[in-house]
Amino acid sequence: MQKVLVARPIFPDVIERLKQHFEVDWNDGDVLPADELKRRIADKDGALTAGDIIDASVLSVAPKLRVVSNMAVGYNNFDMAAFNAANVLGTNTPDVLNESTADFGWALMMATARRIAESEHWLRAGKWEKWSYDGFLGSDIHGSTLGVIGMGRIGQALARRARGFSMNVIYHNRSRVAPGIEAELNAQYVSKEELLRRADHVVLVLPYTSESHHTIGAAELALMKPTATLTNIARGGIVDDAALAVALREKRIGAAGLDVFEGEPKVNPALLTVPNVVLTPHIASATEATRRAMANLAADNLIAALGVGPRAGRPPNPINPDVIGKARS
Ligand code: 8YV
Repeated sequence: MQKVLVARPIFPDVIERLKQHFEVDWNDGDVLPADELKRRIADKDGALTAGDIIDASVLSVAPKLRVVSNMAVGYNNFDMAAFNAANVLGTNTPDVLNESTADFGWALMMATARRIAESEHWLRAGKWEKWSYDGFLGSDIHGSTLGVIGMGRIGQALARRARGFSMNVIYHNRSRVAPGIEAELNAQYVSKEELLRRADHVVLVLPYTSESHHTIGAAELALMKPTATLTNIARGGIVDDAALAVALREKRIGAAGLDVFEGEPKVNPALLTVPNVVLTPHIASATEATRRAMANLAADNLIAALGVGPRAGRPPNPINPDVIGKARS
């Protein structure tokens, strides 16, 4: 029987599905340190990960490994050059999380604009003694300009929701989306600089790559309106968190909402002390239905890539399909 490692705690019924096909080594505890991950992956044919770093040093200790299935749409934890060099397949879980993640982008953007977390903390601290005309004044969502950076599947789901709030939608992306999609979303393509100057609410929904590292740093923050909000539901590292903390403290932008952080689960201590930021622990896809769908899709990918089940040899979401059928090197 082929052997697989499941590197993280995951729904037990998904483990049962995998056990129908494989001998399963399940880490149902803390995140595996790199040396422990290497020790446990060494004799495996496949692995299921959720953000665990898989690079050449990991692949080199696991000569039988043919597939690593990531329970995430983002796969910046995979060194795809190393996967290609070793003929190891990587898979991810796109699409099933689009709508929940877009919902959360709105929740975070609105909480940020309307100061929900900050005012709730104040109330819990027993500070609410009277109504005041200028208590927790925020900025409007309806009728404002939404700037989406990264107009992929989640960005489009997010922009689609803007119609209900009569927003003006501008976007920036590596390439323009099809005219039909622009028309449906009523979205105008602009340069990153123009977007930062014009948007009342900037939302980041782009993948993390070496090119997108610090897409938003001090220079970009300086272009934004002093009242604007910035929401990051993409990846840590897309924003320079230290520069953002300074901009927030000096009120050079209005507020920020962050679900992802450089070096998470650690959070830059400077962000923890500024009031005008809403911080959540990477939960944009975290609904029961969506996390179940992601886990099952990650299992589908693993099962099919290892040549069993109804889609044997045809995993639904290959990242590097060219390696399918090639001998491990
Ligand atoms: C994952 C995510 O839950 O899909 C992604 O890219 O950021 C989240 O939905 C997280 O990455 C754990 O794998």
